[in-house]
Amino acid sequence: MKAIEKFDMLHVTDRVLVAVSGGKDSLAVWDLLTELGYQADGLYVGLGIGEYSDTSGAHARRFADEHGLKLIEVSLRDEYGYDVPTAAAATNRVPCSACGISKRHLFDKAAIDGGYNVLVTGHNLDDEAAVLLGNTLRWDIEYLARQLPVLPARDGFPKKVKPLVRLTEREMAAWCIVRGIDYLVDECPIAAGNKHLAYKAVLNSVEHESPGSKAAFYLNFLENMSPLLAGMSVAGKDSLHSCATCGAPTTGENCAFCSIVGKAAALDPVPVECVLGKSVGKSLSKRARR
Ligand code: Q46
Ligand code: ZN
Repeated sequence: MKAIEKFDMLHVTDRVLVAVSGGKDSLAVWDLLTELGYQADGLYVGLGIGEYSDTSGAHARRFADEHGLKLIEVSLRDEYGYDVPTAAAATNRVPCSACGISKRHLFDKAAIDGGYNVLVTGHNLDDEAAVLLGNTLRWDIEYLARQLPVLPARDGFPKKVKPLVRLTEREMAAWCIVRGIDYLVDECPIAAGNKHLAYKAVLNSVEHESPGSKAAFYLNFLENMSPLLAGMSVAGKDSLHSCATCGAPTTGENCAFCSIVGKAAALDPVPVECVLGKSVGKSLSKRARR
């Protein structure tokens, strides 16, 4: 694959952990990497988003079984006492915020604890272009400087790579169909409030009027803009220390994940239906608090 070579993402001796959701992108990248001869295990995080999570887990397990691959599983509810709907209510923020913090923490932890030296995610060109549009609309230099297909290992974080950044959502769906991969088609039921969906819609409409714009927007950013932003991220310069609760690298006393655990594990489980409207989260957090 061109991206793996161009961005020097992986070596055959790497121990690779692929974050797998059961959707087309993560299963396709796992499939691609094993086809290319990489040693890649999977990691599935059970987010507790009702039936959606039950089904996504089943797709990930089936793929692993059928291909004789190792799948590591972590359950937010079983191991940390909360799930994403409850975390959304506890923090009174959109579900994707608590979900993203939880996933990033558990991906890093699983990679470090398991001795993997590279963590792979299935972000594709559409995903990265949407994130880039959001970062550009805010001229968020910090995020723009770190929006790279490869982030090297540092201070207790594993190396992170995104091999699909040159490939579109459609291409990944086509790959799955050609390879007979049975992936989860349903969208997450609590994605409301996720601005990336709106950015994707905008980019799709621009692409419709001017084919090739999406790829040019993202790939030319990497080619022309990223080198100018190199070194402008303060993330690598901030002094990190160990979270007082879990030991993960953080800038505060406790990491963002432990802060969510502290708030959400104290609540009774909040059903998925109750976080579909943002305002409901507020009333629920009071009702559900013990
Ligand atoms: S699973 Fe989680 Fe996504 Fe659902 S809550 Fe948002 S981030 S949309 S990839
Ligand atoms: Zn912590």
